[in-house]
Amino acid sequence: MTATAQHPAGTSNDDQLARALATPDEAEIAQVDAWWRANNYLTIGQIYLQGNPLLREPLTPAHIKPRLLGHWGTSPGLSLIYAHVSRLIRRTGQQAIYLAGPGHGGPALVAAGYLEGSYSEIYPRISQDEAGMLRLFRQFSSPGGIPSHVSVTTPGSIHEGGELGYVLVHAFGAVMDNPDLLAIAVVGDGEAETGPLEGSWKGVSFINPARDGAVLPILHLNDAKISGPTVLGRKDPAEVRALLHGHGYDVIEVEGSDLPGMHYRFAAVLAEAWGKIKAIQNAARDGDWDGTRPRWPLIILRSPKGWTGPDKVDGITVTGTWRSHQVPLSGVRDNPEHLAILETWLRSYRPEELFDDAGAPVDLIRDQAPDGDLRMSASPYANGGLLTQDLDLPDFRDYAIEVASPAAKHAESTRKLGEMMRDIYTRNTDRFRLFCPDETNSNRLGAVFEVSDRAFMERVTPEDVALGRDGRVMEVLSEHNCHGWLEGYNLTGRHGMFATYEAFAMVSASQTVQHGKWLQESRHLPWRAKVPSLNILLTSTAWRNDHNGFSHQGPGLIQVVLTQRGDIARVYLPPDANCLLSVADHCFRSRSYVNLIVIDKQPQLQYLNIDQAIEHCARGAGIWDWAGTDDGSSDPDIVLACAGDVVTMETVAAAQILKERLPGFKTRVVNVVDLMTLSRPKDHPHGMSNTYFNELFTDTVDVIFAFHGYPGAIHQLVHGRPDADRFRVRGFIEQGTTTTPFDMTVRNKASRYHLVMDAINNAKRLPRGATELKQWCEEQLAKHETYVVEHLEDMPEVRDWALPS
Ligand SMILES: Cc1ncc(C[n+]2csc(CCOP(=O)(O)OP(=O)(O)O)c2C)c(N)n1
Repeated sequence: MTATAQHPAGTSNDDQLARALATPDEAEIAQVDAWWRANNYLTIGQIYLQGNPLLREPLTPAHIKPRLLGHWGTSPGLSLIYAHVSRLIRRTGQQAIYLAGPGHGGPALVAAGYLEGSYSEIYPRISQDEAGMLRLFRQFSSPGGIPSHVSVTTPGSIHEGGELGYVLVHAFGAVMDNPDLLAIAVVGDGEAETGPLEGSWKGVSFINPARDGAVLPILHLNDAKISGPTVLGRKDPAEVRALLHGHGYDVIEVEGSDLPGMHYRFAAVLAEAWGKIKAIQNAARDGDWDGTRPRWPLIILRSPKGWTGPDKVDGITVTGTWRSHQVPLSGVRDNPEHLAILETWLRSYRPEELFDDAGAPVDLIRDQAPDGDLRMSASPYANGGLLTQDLDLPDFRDYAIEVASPAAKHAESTRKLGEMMRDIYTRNTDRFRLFCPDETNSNRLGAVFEVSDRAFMERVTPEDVALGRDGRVMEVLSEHNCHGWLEGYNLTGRHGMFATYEAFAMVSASQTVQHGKWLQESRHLPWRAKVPSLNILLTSTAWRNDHNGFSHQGPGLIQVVLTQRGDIARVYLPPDANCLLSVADHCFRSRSYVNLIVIDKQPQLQYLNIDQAIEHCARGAGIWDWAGTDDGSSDPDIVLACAGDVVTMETVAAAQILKERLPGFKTRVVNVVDLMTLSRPKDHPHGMSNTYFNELFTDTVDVIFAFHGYPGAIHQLVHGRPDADRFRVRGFIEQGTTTTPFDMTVRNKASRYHLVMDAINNAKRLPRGATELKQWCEEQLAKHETYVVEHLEDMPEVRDWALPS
């Protein structure tokens, strides 16, 4: 970290600093106000102007963009907060990042980076002069330009705020293990109506003031969303206060639109909040803390939506209402009255005072920016790859399971990963966390509790196990919180894993998509350093949620990740423990990917020893000679392929049945770990060459593919491969209930007996005995049906099935 603290925030003088901050003199307020006016001017310029950026001539329709896009309403509130936080940083040396929940206020944050100079440092074309300002305006929300939100292209952003609801989860994740960081998190009152945001106030119950940084939520009650009022905006203020107090916050309120009065009052509440944060942290770090959850400050800011904009347009009130949400004046090119209002509005900020002859911000405004990396638009915390240190990983081979012969013994594969993560925790005390919605033990990852408790700042009772304020395993029953915390942790440069039930990964699927979009876009920006990958482990899978039933059976996230672009999306289906270890090691080393790992937690057959597993995972897919009968010939009668643990067992069992009951029938078994290898190289960087594809699957023989997820995924992946129609896929077809494990495969027509029948039905050559074998399979399925109902468990021949060792 190269940040230079202008006034380092030490313990002793924090009180004094806070008091001084709370009482700014006139000159300071004039400076903050000038910066705010400049920001508002640039915000409106971005929305409206394609010429005459400094209003050096009267405004004409030709200066107005043909398409008016952007969001004004939230912007003045966002920039007011930004201006005051910058002053705080200058006075205190506080490291801070800024997360705008209402990320549609993008032009305000872009303007902030521009005024702070960091924008031009990153994008030299957008220089601090008249020509650069014009480019700044023209690029906004334009083809070939930048998006309208606080997106990846915005320096200082780790939060686009496009899909509302995640500002607090990102902020809390960012400050974990970052003791010096303050995350300013502006929450929109519309955003506060979303489920994820409502759940995310609880983040405060997991932040340890001694070793984590702080989040300062600023709930911006501007009363309106796109086209109506907000719940919290219209609620009795006492109820809002009680709600947030109940979540554990010390609520500080500020309200108004009078100027400069609001500047003084906002400066005072910000100083009060910062002083309280420092007092909490200093007490915790100096050992003067009883260990109870601190009551962290939170600011409620009530200011008008579209503040400083045109009061009325066409006789209708705009400022302070939902009508200011996007572009308050829509007919500017064709409506001279609107054009005149716009010109008056722009000139009300007195641009001639704010920018010099060349069009650069005047010194007063430049001096409002903190130094170097302390500028929120230049914070390395918000370009977390710059701060990323590799994980100190143990040798994953040390956790390997001995596999003397394939498919002969059972083990809980995820337990081994738990042991590996336990040691990752020990070796990386400040940059690795596991995030899980209350299932770490259930997912057999509990070895981590040997070295770390669950983080918890609320009351702990003697009955609680592995729970405490120093814990760093993050368990909260909210997939949104877990996912978002990990994203915030990743984007500020640290590593982790989100482990969750497969079906409920869909709760946060949209976050997976949004984070993927962020990673995809950041790949085009050389200044954004790569960050640790988002690792998602899906365990407790569809096939083995036989005890929980249909609600818990859904492999949809695979489908979701397949929709993401190949440069970031990875899906791994390790069939056993040793493959899981190899895959996990790879994922923990990778950068800027979404890595989805799917493997069940129940005892399962083990196939490969560690060396075989490493080789198999490196290829991503391979032939299991020991399982098939084609002896390396190039013309098997059928290829039995599989991806996913349970269906791999069914496939190996089916191959064994064919071996025993249909001698002379040549099968080949192919297992796929890295799902993306099935794609063509032009569709995904992991896509295997046509030559290797043909080596595995031939180019003519029919393939019976047993897949963990929905069958359509395989068809999608092999599209364009030679004779793709020969792939017959069995997978999860939404047949589920609380039943036996084998019954799940039967209901979904992916059992070993179904696979054998598929093989016979699709083989080019039918050896003698095939009809009888099919008959036998039907009988076995009929027997199964009556057996499970009568005995309430699977038939011994499937329940205890293994290959002879
Ligand atoms: C999850 C989600 N749902 C809907 C939207 C569409 N949307 C964009 S802005 C907005 C209103 C936001 O209101 P608020 O959070 O109060 O922000 P502000 O008033 O400050 O603009 C809505 C509904 C969205 N971006 N994300």
